[in-house]
Amino acid sequence: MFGLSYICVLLLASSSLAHVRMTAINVNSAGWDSTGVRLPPSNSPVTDVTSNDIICNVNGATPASGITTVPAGASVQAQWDPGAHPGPNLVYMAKVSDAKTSTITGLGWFKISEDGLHSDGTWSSPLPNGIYNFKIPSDIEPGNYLLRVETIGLHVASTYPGAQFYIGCVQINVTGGGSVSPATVSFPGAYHGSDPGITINIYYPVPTSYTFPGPPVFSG
Ligand SMILES: *[C@@H]1O[C@H](CO)[C@@H](O)[C@H](O)[C@H]1NC(C)=O
Ligand SMILES: [Cu+2]
Repeated sequence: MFGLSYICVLLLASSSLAHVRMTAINVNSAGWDSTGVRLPPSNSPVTDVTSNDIICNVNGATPASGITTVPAGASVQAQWDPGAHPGPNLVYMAKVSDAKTSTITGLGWFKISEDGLHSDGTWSSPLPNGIYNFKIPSDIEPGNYLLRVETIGLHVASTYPGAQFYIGCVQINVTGGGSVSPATVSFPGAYHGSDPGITINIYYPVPTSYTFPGPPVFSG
């Protein structure tokens, strides 16, 4: 009995350590900016893909004070708390008229980046230093967007609900760019509990490939 409860305590401790929030972005290495991040009240995961919390996390409709200027084509880093659970990283954008006041429901989202299972069997998360690197498409329309940065913890995902969705949304203003409006999906709606990338046992049998949830990446 002692041994079993000791293991449970260790498991609980390690899973609470590995809850994460996305706290800042760094655009073209100009420096870390957290002013546009709609920071959730805690690092707890979202587990219900049909909830509005899947859009921009808990309190995602509450605006942040700032807006980050992001040139189309920019290289962006997103800073997560270190030590996330194993799983993929994904990034989406949605065009909005005013990112500093925008609601989160009813938006059209397109995916701009994803990284999952690597050929050596490791997952994209946990990330080196908690930093995820991606690019903004170079040909999208200029203007305000919400940027939706996500990592999915798959350590307890063999049944649904189980997968842990960590999401950070950032208010951005894209400058330059072109005139392309990518095809979009809705949140909630784009993810289903039965998606093979959401209900998945990553320990047995150990997967050799990973099917990302959501639409294909808009290549730009
Ligand atoms: C977005 O950038 C454009 C081009 O620089 C600028 O005219 C506009 O005022 C900016 N909008 C916001 C909300 O920062
Ligand atoms: Cu966790």
